[in-house]
Amino acid sequence: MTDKVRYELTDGVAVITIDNPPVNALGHAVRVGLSDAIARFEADDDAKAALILGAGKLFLGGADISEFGKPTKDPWLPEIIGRMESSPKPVVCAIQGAALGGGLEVALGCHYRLAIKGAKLGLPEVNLGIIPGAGGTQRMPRVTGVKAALEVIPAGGTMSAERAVEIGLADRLAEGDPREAGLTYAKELIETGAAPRPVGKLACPQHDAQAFEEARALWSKKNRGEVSRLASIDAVEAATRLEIESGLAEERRIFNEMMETPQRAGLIHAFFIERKTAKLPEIEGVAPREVSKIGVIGGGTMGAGIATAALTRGLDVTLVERDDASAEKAAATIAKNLDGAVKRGKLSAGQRDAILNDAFRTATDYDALSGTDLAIEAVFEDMEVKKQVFAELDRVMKPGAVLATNTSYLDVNEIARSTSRPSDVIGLHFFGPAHVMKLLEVVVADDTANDVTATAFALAKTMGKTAVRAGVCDGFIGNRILSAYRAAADRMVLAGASPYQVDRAVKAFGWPMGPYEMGDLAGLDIGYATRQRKAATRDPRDIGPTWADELYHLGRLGQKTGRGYYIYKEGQRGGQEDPEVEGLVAKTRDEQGITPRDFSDEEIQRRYMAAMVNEAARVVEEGIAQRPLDVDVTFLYGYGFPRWRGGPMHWADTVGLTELLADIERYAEEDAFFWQPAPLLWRLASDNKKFASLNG
Ligand code: 3H9
Repeated sequence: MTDKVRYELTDGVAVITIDNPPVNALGHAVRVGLSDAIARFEADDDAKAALILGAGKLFLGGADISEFGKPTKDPWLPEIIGRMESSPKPVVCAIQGAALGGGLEVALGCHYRLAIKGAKLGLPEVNLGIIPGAGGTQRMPRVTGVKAALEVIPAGGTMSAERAVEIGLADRLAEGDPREAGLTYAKELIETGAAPRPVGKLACPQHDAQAFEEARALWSKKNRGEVSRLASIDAVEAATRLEIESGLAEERRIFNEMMETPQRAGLIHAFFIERKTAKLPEIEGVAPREVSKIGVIGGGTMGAGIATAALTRGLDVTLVERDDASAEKAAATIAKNLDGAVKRGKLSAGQRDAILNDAFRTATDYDALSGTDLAIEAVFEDMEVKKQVFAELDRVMKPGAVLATNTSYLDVNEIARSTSRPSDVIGLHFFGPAHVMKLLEVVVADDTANDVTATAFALAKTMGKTAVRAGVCDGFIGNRILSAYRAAADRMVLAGASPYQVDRAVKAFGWPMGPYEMGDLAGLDIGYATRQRKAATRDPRDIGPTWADELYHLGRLGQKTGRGYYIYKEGQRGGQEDPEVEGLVAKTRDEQGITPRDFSDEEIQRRYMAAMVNEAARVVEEGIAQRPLDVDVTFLYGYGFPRWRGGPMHWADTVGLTELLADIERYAEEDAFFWQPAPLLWRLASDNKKFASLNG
């Protein structure tokens, strides 16, 4: 036995405890230990039943993901579970905290399952691009029926202990210490002479054959392009027609197939990198400042969203607006957002009322912020307006309070230095709607104190956001890179592609929206304002989309005016393509003497992605993003980049940097100004290295 698995005999019960912090992952040493412990239990005549436990706060977090993609080492988890299941003496488990993936599969190999209140049970493998590979797809439908299995397995979701008991996944619910509750259960089984109850021996219950087609239709639409969710449905279907041994073999075949997909690599990359963005040398061991009361300045969509996100996570919020009418409007937006949370089951009506009565207030006077620990400004994007706000904050905020700006592109250094306390100033760039979107760019200015940065990361955690550190530049990480790929799209349109073809091609790649649909959502006034802002410093070779400026002048501002790049009609989902827009594009081409050419969807995708990766390489090289992984997380959480592609930098590594550079050099032959290879991309490609080599 290894030191990761303990065996002890208590009152005729062999207590087998898996102790592999932090999540009791079922890595090789654990498998060896568990396998030995099962053998010892079988040989131990004094042991009448076995109790499987996980040490610490959770039962078992599943297979050790870091072993994926490496050669498998015996013993295999499916074999251990098979052996446990065929034990002639009852095997029980007590689940606290979480039983996930292989962890739940171990539980399904037990004859009796006890769930402790508060535990989450689930088979999240599809989120990693694989399917359950240790019997989950075969055993779960045998105990819960096909319907419940199809609700859980392709979704990769979790359920509560109560729900697990309701659907038959667990046999009993208990409270308190899993060891105590488990021992009581095991002793009761010994006393009543309960026999082993192998799940694999059960027949799969009757089911509606239609259910499989419905599940396939649902997941093809919901997670377009992802293969493992559909493959998991095939595996569950196998359970309905095959005996357990053949079903397990079929599951393994599909599991192995999924292991080989680039999607598995992309999703596992995403799993590990999202846990790394907060690991920064500058905040390691640095205590964050205490934050329980925050101020929000500006109650527009963004400010109200930030306030909502903070309130739902237990923070006290004072929102400052310029007059009573605006304050009332902001309060109404927040109340509506909270109602939405109640409707979605995220809050109870009582919690909403308590939040509104006790934790939230509006004010029209900055002095109301004097007791707050941190203030986030979310007013109009204008440097002078921001400076006025910060002068007020500087006047009223207590010493040591954090002063944050939600600007999406303005110079945070300039804002910071307009105050008497630049080291307390930081950028907190939320993405709209701020109570929904997970990304938070933490913009660290030159003078920002490390404990202010640490405070921003701690606040993000409290608010349920994924924080990425960004440096100061126009657009920080995300919007700066977005400008580059949007410019590539505009260039393709001018050269002959239609904006609608660009959107379609980009969506076929896996993005939820194309750049022009996104433009309509954000408002054409935003893009126009950005172009105007940059006009004074623009290089004459940097041709802008004058046809988009014309749309703006026509008052076609996007969804909010019913017309933008597309036409929007009441009661219709999405926009309609508009020949008038294509006419404007054609007119611009004529004016510029451009003969349009055809683009394949593949070329559109390659150019779009090449522009993105090229600019991202600059962003990394300049230290705006600390590592390529920070770019990947920014795009996964802030821009809807298809998670199964791992992020733009992981995608680039998968395609190969040499190939990507060759594309860029070819594009440069026709437009040398726009397609200048980023030095970092060039260096990595020359050294035959990947972006991942810079992730640390
Ligand atoms: C599977 O089981 C396949 C089988 O069907 C078939 C087998 C044949 N492995 O999230 P946290 C690390 S697939 C390795 O911050 P929390 C994580 O990277 C697996 N490492 O903690 C982090 O490391 P670091 C199915 C893992 O308390 C540290 O542990 N299971 C694993 O917020 C703490 O993690 C899953 O998909 C793992 N399985 O949340 C569950 N899990 O400190 C995946 C975590 O160096 N895990 N780590 O950054 C989770 O969902 C959460 O970690 C959990 C705890 C809810 C368990």
